[in-house]
Amino acid sequence: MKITKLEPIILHAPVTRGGIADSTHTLSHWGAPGVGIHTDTGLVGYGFSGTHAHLPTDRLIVDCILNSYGPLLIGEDPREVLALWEKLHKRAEIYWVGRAGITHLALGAVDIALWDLKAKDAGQPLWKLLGGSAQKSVEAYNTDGGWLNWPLETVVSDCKRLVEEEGYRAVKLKVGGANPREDLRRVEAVRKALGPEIRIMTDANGRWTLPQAIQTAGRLAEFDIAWIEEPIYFDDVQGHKRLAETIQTPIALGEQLYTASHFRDFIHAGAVHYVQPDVVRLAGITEFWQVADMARCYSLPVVPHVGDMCQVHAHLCFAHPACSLLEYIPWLHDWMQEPAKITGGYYIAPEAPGAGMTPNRRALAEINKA
Ligand code: 0YR
Ligand code: MG
Repeated sequence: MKITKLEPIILHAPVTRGGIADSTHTLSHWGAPGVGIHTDTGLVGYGFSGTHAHLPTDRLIVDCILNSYGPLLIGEDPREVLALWEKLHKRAEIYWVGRAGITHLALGAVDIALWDLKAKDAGQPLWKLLGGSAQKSVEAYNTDGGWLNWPLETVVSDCKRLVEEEGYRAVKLKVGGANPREDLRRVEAVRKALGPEIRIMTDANGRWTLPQAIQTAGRLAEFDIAWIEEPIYFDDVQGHKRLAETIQTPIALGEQLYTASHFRDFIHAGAVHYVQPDVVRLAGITEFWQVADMARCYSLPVVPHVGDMCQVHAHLCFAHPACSLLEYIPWLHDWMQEPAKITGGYYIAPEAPGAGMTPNRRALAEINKA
């Protein structure tokens, strides 16, 4: 099997109710810039990054895939994923300008597409190729009921609907708004509405300073909160370590970390409890697996962030022993051939061969119009 051609793809999918916000990001669309890797067998592998649908930046990612990595891929056997990953990752002219950032996101999309081809060639869903089982229990927690731009009543009624009608037993609320007392009021209202048994996660998206985090996150334990996510600036290992030593609520982070070595530093310092790698920010499935193994060695649960909108991570969670809980955000649902499926708050193992990011006809038609 040989790679013959790379096809650029940029998908922009609308988010819930036309616009969402957390403490640091406001978006109307989720972006999936990526690639279709064509082969001489007719099989095509698909892989995408995850962005806030900023077209000029999405173009940079796709351009890097095609023009920086493309020439290194043509003629290669995509099934030799680990060897190819080493070759692309070690390419000095490319990492010279970015061991994180655009070049790394581009490599992530390529790696997903290569694993997709390997699994399609084997005729198996990725989780099976990786040794997983459909019997494994993968619970979903829902992030789409807790956005910061929605009024308190909407957050409460959305969370109630997710629990009472859709069967979720865990939901996430965004915090880190302008008024910390309002953050706590929202958390308290949702806890009251959902009762003591439902798990509630909170996410400040890197907003607070250390003293603000000590003060506000320090009070979350009153509401039995499962974790506080990204309480302070993304890269601050020492700050998170100090916070972890100070407050009772566990710390979750990882969606903004680009490399396995970043994760090593946080994990080794004791600065994180719930490890949240993302295949689209790490260099794909290959680097995700390295992080998940490392977390497991430290007895830390891996709860991936879903920049792929859970399409690839569903496979990884049915495979990796450190994963039993996965975020759910539905924005790519209408664009994928096999959208992630959840019933009664649990993921159903995907059935189609591949890694899970094959776009459907509708998505491909939209791209061809653009
Ligand atoms: C919106 N999940 C997150 C969305 C989400 C962000 O920027 O991307 O809130 O990725 O933090 O845990
Ligand atoms: Mg988050």
